[in-house]
Amino acid sequence: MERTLILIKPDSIQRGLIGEITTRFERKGLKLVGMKMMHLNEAILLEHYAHLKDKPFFAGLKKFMRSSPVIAQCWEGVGAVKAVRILCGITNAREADAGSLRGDFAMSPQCNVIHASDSQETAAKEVSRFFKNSELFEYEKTEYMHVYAEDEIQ
Ligand code: IDP
Ligand code: MG
Repeated sequence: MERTLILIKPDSIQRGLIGEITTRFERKGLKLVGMKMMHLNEAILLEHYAHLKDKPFFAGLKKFMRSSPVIAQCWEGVGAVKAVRILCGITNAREADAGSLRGDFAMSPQCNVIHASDSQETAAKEVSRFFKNSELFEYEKTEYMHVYAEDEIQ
């Protein structure tokens, strides 16, 4: 089944949004298979945000992402990558749809509460960037019979 990475960013840690964010994904029916708090160093940020290295806001973004620990979570589900991006909302939180995390909890294109992997290919790379295999868990989620039709999870 598909897995995707989210990072609960420093703004959320400071603003007390860890529970709220985690609850959104739990209520959606996604399965938490990995979670840890960590400080991001320069090396992991250079890799994670390589696509933005020439942007004028890159230095500010790295400073922001190092301003407190983040929480990395790996969520699993059918079509999890897209489902999580929809719950996340667009990059510029000021214009994100109401009901999405960014739409409901943020006002900035930088301080936008979470990171979420943007494609299946990126998700596979990002999950392994932040988690060792031994930090990811396989277990049965008993509520699946009420979350998916039988033929969706075979
Ligand atoms: P995404 O997080 O929606 O996938 P990306 O373009 O991958 O957006 O950018 C990664 C992160 O870089 C954003 O979540 C945000 O924190 C920051 N960022 C993106 N665009 C801007 C900007 O125009 N100004 C400041 N920060 C930005
Ligand atoms: Mg992105």
